[in-house]
Amino acid sequence: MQDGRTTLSKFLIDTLDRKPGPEAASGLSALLIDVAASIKTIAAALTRGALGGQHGSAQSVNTHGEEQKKLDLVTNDIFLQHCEWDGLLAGMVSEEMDGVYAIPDAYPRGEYLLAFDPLDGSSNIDINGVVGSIFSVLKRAPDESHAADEASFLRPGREQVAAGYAIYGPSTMLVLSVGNGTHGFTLERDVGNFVLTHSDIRIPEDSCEFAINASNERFWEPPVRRYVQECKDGRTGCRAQDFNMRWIASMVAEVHRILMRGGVFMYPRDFKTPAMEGRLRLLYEANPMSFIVEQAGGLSITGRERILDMKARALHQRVPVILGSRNEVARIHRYHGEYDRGEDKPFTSPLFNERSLFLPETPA
Ligand code: AFP
Repeated sequence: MQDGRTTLSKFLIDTLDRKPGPEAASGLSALLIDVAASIKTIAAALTRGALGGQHGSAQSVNTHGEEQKKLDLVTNDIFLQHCEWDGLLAGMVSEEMDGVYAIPDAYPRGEYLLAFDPLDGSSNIDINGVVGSIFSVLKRAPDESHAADEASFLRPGREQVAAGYAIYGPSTMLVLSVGNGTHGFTLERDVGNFVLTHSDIRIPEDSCEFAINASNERFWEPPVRRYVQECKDGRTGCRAQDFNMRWIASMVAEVHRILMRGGVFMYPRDFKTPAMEGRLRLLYEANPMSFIVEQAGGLSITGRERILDMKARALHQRVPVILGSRNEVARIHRYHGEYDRGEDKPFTSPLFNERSLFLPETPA
């Protein structure tokens, strides 16, 4: 007998297994149930907090040169253990591993590829703040028969067949898209079920809230400085309205807020580390979040191009990310175009240009 609620399993069976289409009976729903099992296990580990004995540094660095926390490694292993055995995957990659994780010989191989960031915002762990996990699922190219390798994953984000994130806050939520909108499930902790609580989430097209790490302002490009300055000018400026600013240092938490009430999240191109194209990773962060945001009616760009149209060049490639409410992101896209065409008068000094050696610390 049904209690009127939709659990994750019911949702996936109805959405994927009982509908005609390429993912019907292909095992995608079973794979997503295993991803959800990883998330429940991580939620339980995080809830124990410092009592779990897993806080602090792992005394190692990942492939990005960032210090790994014990929980980065623990959560990475949880994903591997829950997803490697089911015969649905050809390989996995993660922010915490150098290369492709091959499915052990003991298990059958499948046709899906899983990319994940097991613990997003891990600097928040020490302050008992919000953290998350992000995942992306691709299907292997039909003509690919060799063992999954780096090239298998280097595909445009628009080809994802599923993507989502978990947010570990006061409650744990799984937010998911299999290409038919973005849906949120809340973990009923005592029972262990994810229950559909936020069906077909839509991001408001307009917003007066933005999120950016303002300490990097002197390294931003002019179009981003222009947008943020106009927001800060508030009702006395050209936008004629006051804006609010937020920064949680966890992309999951920022995207979740935007899905719930609109806004813009920016980790734009900057010149803090000139060799880096951006801060966030295309495969583990930008692609899945762009999929989720676009499926909820928002936009996601680098500033100049749609993120889901980018073809990754490397597993750990970083990109600039600007996503959220459609009209705000479209405005920022326009500002980049105007700047590139030299139409953005107050910001177009040749000395104030990404190609210039004389990038000033403050706008001219
Ligand atoms: P981790 O995945 O290494 O925890 O990094 C989180 C993150 O990539 C993203 O979620 C945040 O938006 C961003 O870093 C925060 O960076 P700042 O250090 O600039 O606050």
